[in-house]
Amino acid sequence: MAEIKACIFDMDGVLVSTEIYHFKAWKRLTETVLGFSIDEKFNENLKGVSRAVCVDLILQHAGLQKTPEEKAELAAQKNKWFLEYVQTEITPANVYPGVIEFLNVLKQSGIKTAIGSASKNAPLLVEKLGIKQYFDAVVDGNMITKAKPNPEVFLKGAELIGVSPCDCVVFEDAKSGVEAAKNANMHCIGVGSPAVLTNADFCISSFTEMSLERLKSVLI
Ligand code: B16
Ligand code: MG
Repeated sequence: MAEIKACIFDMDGVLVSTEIYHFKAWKRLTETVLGFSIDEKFNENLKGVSRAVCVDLILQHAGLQKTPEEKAELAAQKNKWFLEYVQTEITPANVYPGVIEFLNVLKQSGIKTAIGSASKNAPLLVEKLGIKQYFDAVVDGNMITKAKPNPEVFLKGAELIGVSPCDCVVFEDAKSGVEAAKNANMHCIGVGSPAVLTNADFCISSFTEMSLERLKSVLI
């Protein structure tokens, strides 16, 4: 019988409010370099997806074609701006409300924890936020080759902490991430709107709503 032995957390948009800076950097790139704009609805498609795939989705959206070298330049420019926002605006205060308290509850209950993020900047952010000690493993975009909705990032997390996928609960804010969790045969609690994260087992709007009882209700 399945039980909950581990929680795997996406990072951007789940643990910390960095998703807005990814959006600001992509929007700045499309407006200043590519000559069009993207809105928040389109941005839902970019959440949880690797940087290179985001470039492809944006170009496809605008009907533009670029060489591999040009795509790499676009990705590098977006990352430069993202890192500028992170350096000037992100502090431990950007960890979402209730996150640290819930991580402490998990630790006291003997439930293992991991981060499963598509971001190559995850190690830098984890360091800047001072949250490394709360996790048994961190899987980031440098350690995987297949973007969400491929389950690789979460399966690697489960493997590193030695827990079967069916005993893991993933917390995700992105449609692609919810699909990745389901493709990994894991439970998934959406962080955000149930209208967007339609395949999540259930959704919360904040970790202040979470408790051990609420976590266990994912098995029902
Ligand atoms: P980077 P997550 C994802 O992080 C973000 O949701 C997504 O917006 C971003 O494009 C992706 O990381 C790649 O990030 O450019 O920093 O490598 O939500 O999986 O923690
Ligand atoms: Mg995310």
